[in-house]
Amino acid sequence: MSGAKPFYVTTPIYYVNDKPHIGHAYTTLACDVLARFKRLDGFDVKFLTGTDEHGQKVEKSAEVAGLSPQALADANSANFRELTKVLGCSNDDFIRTTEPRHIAACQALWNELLKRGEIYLGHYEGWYSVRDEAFYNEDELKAGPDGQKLAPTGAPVEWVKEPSYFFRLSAWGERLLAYYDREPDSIGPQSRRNEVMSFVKGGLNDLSVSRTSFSWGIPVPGDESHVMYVWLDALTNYITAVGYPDTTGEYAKYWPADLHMVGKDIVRFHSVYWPAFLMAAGLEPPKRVFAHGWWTNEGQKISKSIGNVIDPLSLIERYGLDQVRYFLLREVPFGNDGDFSHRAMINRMNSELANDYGNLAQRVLSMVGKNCGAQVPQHGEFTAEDRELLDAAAALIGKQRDAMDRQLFHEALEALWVVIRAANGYVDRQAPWALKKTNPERMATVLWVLAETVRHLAMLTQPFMPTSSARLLDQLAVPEDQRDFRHIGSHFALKPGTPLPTPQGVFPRLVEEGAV
Ligand code: ME8
Repeated sequence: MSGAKPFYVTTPIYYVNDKPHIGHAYTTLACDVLARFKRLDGFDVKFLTGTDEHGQKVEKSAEVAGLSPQALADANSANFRELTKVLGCSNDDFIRTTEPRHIAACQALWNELLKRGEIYLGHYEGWYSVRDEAFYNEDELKAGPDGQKLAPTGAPVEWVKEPSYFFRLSAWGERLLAYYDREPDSIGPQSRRNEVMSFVKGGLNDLSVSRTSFSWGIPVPGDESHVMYVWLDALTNYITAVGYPDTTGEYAKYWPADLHMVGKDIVRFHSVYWPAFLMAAGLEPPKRVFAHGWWTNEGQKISKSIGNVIDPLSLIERYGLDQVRYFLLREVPFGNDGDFSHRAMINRMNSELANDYGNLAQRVLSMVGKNCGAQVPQHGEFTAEDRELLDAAAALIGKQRDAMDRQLFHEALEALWVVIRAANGYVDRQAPWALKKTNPERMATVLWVLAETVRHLAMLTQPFMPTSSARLLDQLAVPEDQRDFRHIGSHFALKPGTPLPTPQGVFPRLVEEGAV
């Protein structure tokens, strides 16, 4: 891959106090689609995910479970690792914050910040939410149903009073604003960018970055009565994984990250604290943070206490992996909040995958199989309508690149479905089954145009639905080494006379029990 442009994409690292659910699966899948797209488009990709294992929240959960924090972390980190496998993710690394490489990176970053005078010892007195692992000002709090104080997220808060090291965040406001201005793509979507900028413009306080009241964390070098604030620890994972404190090698190639994908709940940590820590240590801030929206379940907030957590594994078992991957990225405009419902899942699976895409491929491949001697048909001259469809298919790659660079997965899919619907309309109008007797040469041309359109579609659905797309490309006899986007152009169009295997349906319909 020498000479290929690097592309570094990360998911948040997930807390090990909880089992993976659909929200975690969503972020990881979005990154996987992007990583696959960029690899197919010739980039040298590094895709990182992993688990966030320190902090008071994990320590408390372990206590409740009667386990050591390390034992809880080992068990739940394994669940998240397993989830990436079940989701068919192509991550290049899986980081755990309890690994020696990460502890070394955090301590090196700490020492650098201390050396530069960005960290000082003081005393913290204020509100803390263990659930959010975040500090809050008095004026950010709201009253709960019994008059108790709650974080803006609704999480309980407690008064904390202890010696603490502070990071001089208050000194970084102007430089953060200059960074957002210099890099207009540094935060997406626009609504989040506005939110972050107004938070920074409101003035920043110094940030408490160590704790003494518990011990499950990375020791502060030289003062081991303190452990590092879990967010300083967690955010550092993104540079640990490229070799920090060694800034040659992978760091030189991949840093700054092209994209930190996160949920909207943690944008402040990624777009305020993280770039400030990095700049304060003399390192480059990330190129972009994109914050997607929040999933609810059949209209309700997803929560363990309500008992409506959606297990991605059971969804995949019921509907199929590619179907779930498609649904999650298609159902909701990326960046907006969305609602999961089984009805919506089944509708998209049946109407868009089975009817639109599946039927198109199946009709075309079986007509070619029956009427063209199971070979890619020989086409003649193209009509204006043939060209229109072929041109629309050829224009797709540009549209995909554009949508992917803005993380608009729903737009990328919609662009593909515009062509799928156009191709289905073309089949109906051209009626190749009728041409069989009247004009077999024209039938062959029509079927070639359609098969070539399906080739484009199958190439471009690979990032979203890798297994089904591979099966379609197998059925079109596209060689495995000709499935990246360098091979999408007309120079690599289907060659008449190429033998084709017996076609098989790729997108099954879900027939519901009790349905007629
Ligand atoms: O915040 N809808 O970890 P976490 C959409 N360890 N996305 C959701 C979701 C939902 N209902 N629920 C969770 C942490 N997510 C820290 C991160 S990074 C250096 C440290 C996704 O286990 C979403 O991406 O609470 C959200 O940001 C993330 O899971 C939070 O995971």
